[in-house]
Amino acid sequence: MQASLQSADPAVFASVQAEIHRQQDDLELIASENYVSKAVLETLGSPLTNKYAEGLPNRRYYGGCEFVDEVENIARRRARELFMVEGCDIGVNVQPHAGAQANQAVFLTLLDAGDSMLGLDLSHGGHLTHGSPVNSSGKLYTAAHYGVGADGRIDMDQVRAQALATRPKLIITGASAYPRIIDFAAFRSIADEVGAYLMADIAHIAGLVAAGVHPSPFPHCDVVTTTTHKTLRGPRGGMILAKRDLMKSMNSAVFPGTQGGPLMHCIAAKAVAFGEALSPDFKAYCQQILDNAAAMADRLMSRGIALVSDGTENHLMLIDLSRSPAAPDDLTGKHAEAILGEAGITVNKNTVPGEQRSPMVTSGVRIGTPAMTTRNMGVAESVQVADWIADVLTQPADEALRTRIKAEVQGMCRRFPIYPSMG
Ligand code: DSN
Repeated sequence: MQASLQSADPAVFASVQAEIHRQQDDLELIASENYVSKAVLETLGSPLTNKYAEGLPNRRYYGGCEFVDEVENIARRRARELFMVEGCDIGVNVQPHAGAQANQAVFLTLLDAGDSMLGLDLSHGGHLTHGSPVNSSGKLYTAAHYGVGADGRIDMDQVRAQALATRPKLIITGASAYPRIIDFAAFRSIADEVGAYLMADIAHIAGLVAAGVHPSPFPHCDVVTTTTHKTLRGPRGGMILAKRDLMKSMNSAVFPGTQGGPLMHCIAAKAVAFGEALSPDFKAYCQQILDNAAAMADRLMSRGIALVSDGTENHLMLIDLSRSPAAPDDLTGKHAEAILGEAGITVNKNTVPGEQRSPMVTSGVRIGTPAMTTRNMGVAESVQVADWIADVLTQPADEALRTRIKAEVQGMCRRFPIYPSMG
């Protein structure tokens, strides 16, 4: 019981150490990842993981909840403060284990089996839980999709046409791989026209919204879901924010509707992260994410690497290899992910609009700046990273180049440590 991980379980300890070193020495450009603070890590590793606390603060099914009640109330209060909009009363549930569970609870609240929903197509940047046939959202409900136009931006005429044709009970906005600002007001007017609820899944942009560098989905949306671990830079988890009249049924849909005991160590860590996000430093951090992404996007395009929508307005960009004049025609997203990995640059392959290849191969690469910005890397580093990426993608046969870049990447990463006292 008292032994350290190192002596109690050397095998797991070794893997944890190796992962810390990987995070330290590789350049993390997966758009949905980030590094939490030491305070958030400490909270995640606290004995709050031992506590059962089904129900809500002051209305639990177990005794001994007085202190976990305190942290859940702090988390809820801070979340409301982060996302509150003048004149729009919202409630918060911080218990969803992840974004998928938050979305599932919203669907359980607003829809009956077979009801129709309308969301962004997965291959155009949407998410599995927005009605994909392989996800429960697509199996239990009747899902239709809209997409982006030739310019890579959400085609609002198509959204409206699809909404009029399918009369959805719920319209979902929000994305996993969309580099442009979302016009929540335009979605609201379409939702009003067809009498639909409007939900925004802001998992990717939550930090940007909280910092005020992306427009807020409130007051336009009835309900907003998010994860807490992407741009919001908290622990892995989910959250629901909804207009007050929907909140009671949302709470019931989380528990007992779809979940059992909440993860109180995660909820406490969410409270800590929300406190960090309320600080002026966080606004500066989010602005830097945008500045870094813009600089990287401009440099990539100047090097003959095409981006979906020809740029970015948020934290991510989507390379379209099939349209990139400087990259070989047969270079796939899968191969690009592998060779960038050999150069110490971690990204994920991604489908692009009009994708001709399978989701396991793809023609795209998704790149995001939240994690590197947390390391205090700025515009100069972003331009350097874009050059490394362009070098690798334009010369995929050059292994020696990748070896040289990997050493340079490692050198830069060591100048921007993440957890100096670890590993
Ligand atoms: N896996 C997340 C992402 O990478 O965007 C979405 O769930």
